[in-house]
Amino acid sequence: MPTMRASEALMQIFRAEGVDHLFGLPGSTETQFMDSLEDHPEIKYILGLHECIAAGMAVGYARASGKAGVLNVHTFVGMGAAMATLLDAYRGGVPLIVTAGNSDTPAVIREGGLSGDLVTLGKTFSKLSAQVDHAANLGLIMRRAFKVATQPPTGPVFIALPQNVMNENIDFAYEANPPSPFSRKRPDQESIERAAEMIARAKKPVVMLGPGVAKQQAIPEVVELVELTGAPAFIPGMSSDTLFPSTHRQFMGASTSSPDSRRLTEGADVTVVIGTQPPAAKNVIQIDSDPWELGKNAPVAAGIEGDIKLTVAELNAALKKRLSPADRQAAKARAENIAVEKEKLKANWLAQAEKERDNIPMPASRLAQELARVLQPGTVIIDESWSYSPTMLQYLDFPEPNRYFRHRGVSIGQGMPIALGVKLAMPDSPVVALVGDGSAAWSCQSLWTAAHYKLPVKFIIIHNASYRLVKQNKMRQLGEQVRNKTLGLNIEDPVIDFPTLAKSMGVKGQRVDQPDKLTQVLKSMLASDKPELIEVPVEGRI
Ligand SMILES: Cc1ncc(C[n+]2csc(CCOP(=O)(O)OP(=O)(O)O)c2C)c(N)n1
Ligand SMILES: [Mg+2]
Repeated sequence: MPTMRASEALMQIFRAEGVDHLFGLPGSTETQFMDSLEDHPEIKYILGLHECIAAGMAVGYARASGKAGVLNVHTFVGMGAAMATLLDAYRGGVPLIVTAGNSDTPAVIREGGLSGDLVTLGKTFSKLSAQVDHAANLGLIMRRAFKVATQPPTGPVFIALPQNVMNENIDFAYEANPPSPFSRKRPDQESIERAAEMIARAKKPVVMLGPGVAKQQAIPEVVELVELTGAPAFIPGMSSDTLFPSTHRQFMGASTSSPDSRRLTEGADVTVVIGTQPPAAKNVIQIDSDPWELGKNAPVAAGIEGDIKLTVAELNAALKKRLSPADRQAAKARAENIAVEKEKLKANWLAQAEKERDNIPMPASRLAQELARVLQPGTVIIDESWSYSPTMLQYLDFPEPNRYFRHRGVSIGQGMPIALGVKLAMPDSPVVALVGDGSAAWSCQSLWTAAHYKLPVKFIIIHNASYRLVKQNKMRQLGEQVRNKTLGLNIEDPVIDFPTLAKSMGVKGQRVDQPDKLTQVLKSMLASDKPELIEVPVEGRI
């Protein structure tokens, strides 16, 4: 076995595991790591100017590529700075390998400035948190890290790398597992038969979809289930992934988006929930690959554990055996009703949009309409438009998988870095990020990374000089009397000038406040091979 420094061995592990991009922001405890990484230009290092930017890029990269994203940060301070994104990545099951340098193991006891109990901190956002205390264990620990991150339920792992360990010389050889070496779990047949029986007898079935459908690439099977049952397909409000072809006549969008769509769920006699948590409903059939998710918050009539793709395929097969010609006819009639309802809803919102079309500031519907008109097929949208997201989703279509990404979780400011990570994973697809001004203010350093690495992501900043979603929620909670109570919710005095900010980071930016100029500006921005930004002042009334 060849002898090498442990930090070099680590790079060989990364290479063997198929890592081609590594995101980070280094400090002195990462000296050996960075020195060895520099000897491996085949692993492209992408610097983020804040740890949440680096972490967000790793998340976007992981979600778009299907591989683990790799992030290296600076001891406990780098971990702390990345935490908002890492906590969301943990809840959202994003496979990440997170590493941080630590000072020499004998020095940790001295509580020096760069050392810390990184493993305890790592436990808050990871499936596995460990420190490599002996260089001889590096291969074993990293093998486990890649296995644990990518084996369902997927998620982040954390590995601390003390400097003295990275400096050790070891005899080293490593063989990675092939991609996806682990079997997928089939559901138990009895549960499938019971669920199929319930669905076959249902008069008003509903299907609700969550991120598990995207993670386990189950869209074709889910489409078949929806067509067999004649049910409307819903996604959660603020959905995070492409879960269903939005152009399908039975796709009804977010379940909470309107009283009209609630009409389709009320009185449902069976609700099939796939890869997410069920709402309060009768006769819930919940399908998930993670047994913990089944029935954890609400009663379920059937909780089926299994790989989502395999499970829905088996459910479809069992259902087909049970459906009589009359059942199929009834399903067809249900589907037709849904299509009619969908068209009615569309006509309503289009009529409303038409009335406000030429208003200034521009309504979000106008921006969405113009954008939908100029986007090339195959464009990937990263949506961080918060209070405007439901409007954007009315106009934008996502007929194929991996065309829509929103962060899985809560933290603002993930849209811009996720867009960069997605672009790195899907270099041939146009990538457009729709970002609220509050979120863009949080993550504007992303623009520097876009310029530096020549990543032609197009940023559209939806500018209302406020945290409008929080205002809306406040009104919902406390009523009309708080309409003018906006403590901490306006971003004014000064209003942020994003085109100037972008220019300072090497990205061309312009403001478009005239609706009739939008098409032209959008077209030229989308045709450019460089990152660009436009700031669009949008109606922010609540
Ligand atoms: C780290 C973090 N801080 C605060 C919040 C609360 N929050 C949720 S949405 C939002 C507003 C986002 O503003 P913007 O991006 O401008 O979108 P808008 O609400 O104006 O549509 C805030 C502050 C959060 N989700 N995450
Ligand atoms: Mg805003």
